[in-house]
Amino acid sequence: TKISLPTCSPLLTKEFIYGVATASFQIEGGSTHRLPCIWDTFCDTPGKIADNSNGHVACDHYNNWKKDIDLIESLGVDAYRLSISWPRVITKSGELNPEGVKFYTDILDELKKRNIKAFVTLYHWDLPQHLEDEGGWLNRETAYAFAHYVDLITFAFGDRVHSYATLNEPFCSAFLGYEIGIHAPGKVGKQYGRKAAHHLLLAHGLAMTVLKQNSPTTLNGIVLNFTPCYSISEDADDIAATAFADDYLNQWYMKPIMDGTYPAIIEQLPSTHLPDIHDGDMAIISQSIDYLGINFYTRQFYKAHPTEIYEPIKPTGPLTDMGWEIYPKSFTELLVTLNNTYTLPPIFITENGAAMPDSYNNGEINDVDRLDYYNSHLNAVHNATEQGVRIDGYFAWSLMDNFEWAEGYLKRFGIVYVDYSTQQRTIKNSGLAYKALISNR
Ligand code: GBH
Repeated sequence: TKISLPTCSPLLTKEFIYGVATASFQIEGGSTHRLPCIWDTFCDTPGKIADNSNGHVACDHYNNWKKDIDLIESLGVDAYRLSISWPRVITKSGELNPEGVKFYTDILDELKKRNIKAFVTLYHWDLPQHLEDEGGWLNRETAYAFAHYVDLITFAFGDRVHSYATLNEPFCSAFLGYEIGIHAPGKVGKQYGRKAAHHLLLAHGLAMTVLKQNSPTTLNGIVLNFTPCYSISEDADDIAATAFADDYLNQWYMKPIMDGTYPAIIEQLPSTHLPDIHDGDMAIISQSIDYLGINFYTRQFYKAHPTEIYEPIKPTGPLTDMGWEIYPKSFTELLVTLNNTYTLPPIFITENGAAMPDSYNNGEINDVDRLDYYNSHLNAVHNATEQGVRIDGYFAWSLMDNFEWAEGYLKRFGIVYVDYSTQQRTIKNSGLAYKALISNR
């Protein structure tokens, strides 16, 4: 079993960038060396994390980072996507924390030494708790605090970085964190989600201005997640509910950035749910980006509902351990549709992967289902390129098993297995296949 692509594929050229991705809170640990963040607080709230775990140790990447870079190098990848923990590099008074900055500059120097491109995400959900105490993403000031942090950190990193992403998946921060409350900070209410989303998008725009100033030669953009929406039937009601869901969950983040407006469904929302949009905000949000990062995992079916605006339908068919449907065709459809709908910058697939069972056999970790997932989804990316979509790179989520947010350590997305009692890493068969694909280009 291996990953095989058509021989003519642009995914088989040396120019195509292959990488692996992680995020600070999910792998680092080392929590005593930084300020508390909203995920520390969320983990301490009973009933929020499936295994009652937290991020204090995680993969102990804080102490193992050099060995982890050895591992990354051994996979033969061109790039490593990591995120910066805002509460590790900034103090409560808003200055740089030298210990936190050194942690990352050491990593970035080491990556550079080994010719591995650093794709740096500036916010992957670990908001400093003291900012949440002031309202977090419901407070417009948080967007300005973010731009200030970005100003300081990009200056400190200098020329060590290949690409910056302002935010990872603002949908998750706003909707999961402030509307349905299954992610930190766990706020619930339709009056919160759109307000948080607007401040996140503003934070993105303000940070883009800073990046253009401080770091004009890096590729600067944002990472959005998309879960394509499919109607359960041909009934007009179901089709309309599905279109609403797509605008509410996916295009809500994409359209302001590309077109400078929210989807038209904003007119249908009650005034209590609306964001507070100041003059000039939409221009800040919609300034040009050098690339768009796309995270894809699954699709979702919807139908109409008598009182709610839409109803998601529990997936059937082949599922991952997360209960997410495996349907690679929707990945191609998503990329082609986005390309037809918007004037896109180059795309990087910044995350794609699956939580799947791992079976051990004589020291070998045989994760055939994960390997199948990579094979079919890389072919889906290839098919999109055949239809004219420009895609410049692909990152596997994730380098290694890690803290899977509300699922704790129960779900494993790694192409490398982590034994949490010894912190030993073992490359799974999917990782070996990924390595072979990259080296055989
Ligand atoms: C990413 O989020 C994160 O960036 C990453 O940190 C995380 O570890 C990884 O994915 C795996 O979860 O929720 O049933 O409606 C992805 C979040 C996944 C949210 C798919 C929407 C739709 C299926 N998205 N999900 S469901």
